[in-house]
Amino acid sequence: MRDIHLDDEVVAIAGDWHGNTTHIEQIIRAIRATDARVKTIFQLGDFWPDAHILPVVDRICDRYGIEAIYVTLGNHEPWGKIAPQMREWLGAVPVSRHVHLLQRPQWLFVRNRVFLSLGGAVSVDQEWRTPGETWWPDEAVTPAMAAEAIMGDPIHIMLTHDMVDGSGIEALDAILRDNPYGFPAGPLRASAEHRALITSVWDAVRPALLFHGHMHVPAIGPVKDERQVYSLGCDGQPMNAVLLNVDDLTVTVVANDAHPSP
Ligand SMILES: [Mn+2]
Repeated sequence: MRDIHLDDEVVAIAGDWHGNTTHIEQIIRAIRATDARVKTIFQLGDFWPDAHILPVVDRICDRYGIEAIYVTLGNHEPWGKIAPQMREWLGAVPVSRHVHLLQRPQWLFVRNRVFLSLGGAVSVDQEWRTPGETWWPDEAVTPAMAAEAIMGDPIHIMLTHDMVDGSGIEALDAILRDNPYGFPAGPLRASAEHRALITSVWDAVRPALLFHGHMHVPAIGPVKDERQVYSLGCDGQPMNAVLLNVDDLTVTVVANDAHPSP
């Protein structure tokens, strides 16, 4: 069964976590303090779901009443372990009691809304990483995955790790233009091609909302052509999480320092 059916009125969507369990506990507490109805979190990758992190995340979920975390995988993930698991399962891969890794593509049906998840990105720092240990080519979405993604139902909300071209978010365009971290040309070219592939899906399915992580830039794009993009911050940044009302598609930013209500 590839599809996921949920009935949540409000869900949380969270950007990169980088295996930072201190932050994960803080942001999940803040999510629940902002709206105690939230039971489901869509996490947008760079989660790093390994054997050390997952039991801690399960305990955090138990403690704060989160039933499920669905992960749109990123590039900085243990792909050497994940990729074979993804090939073995038809649907989302349950890697712990609460954490599920989403296939590429994967559709999620929440009340009357259709979500499309398409995880993955190209690591622009791959030349500083070790293939098979800290970097794997499986991180990237393939053209076959992108082709499958545009064949599904009409989409209201798209969940990705990588950003898209044309969101109208100037802070993202500035990073691409200025390359402030001095990433090398080869990976930057591969990253641009990957971004173009994700953008081609975004242009084909035309969701009202797209949420992504990856860039570590918290920013909200303008409504352009009836579409809007949210670039979520990573652990330690503002706007690591937002709440989405599934019925009216309103988005609320979770304050990272929110405290549980008495
Ligand atoms: Mn990241």
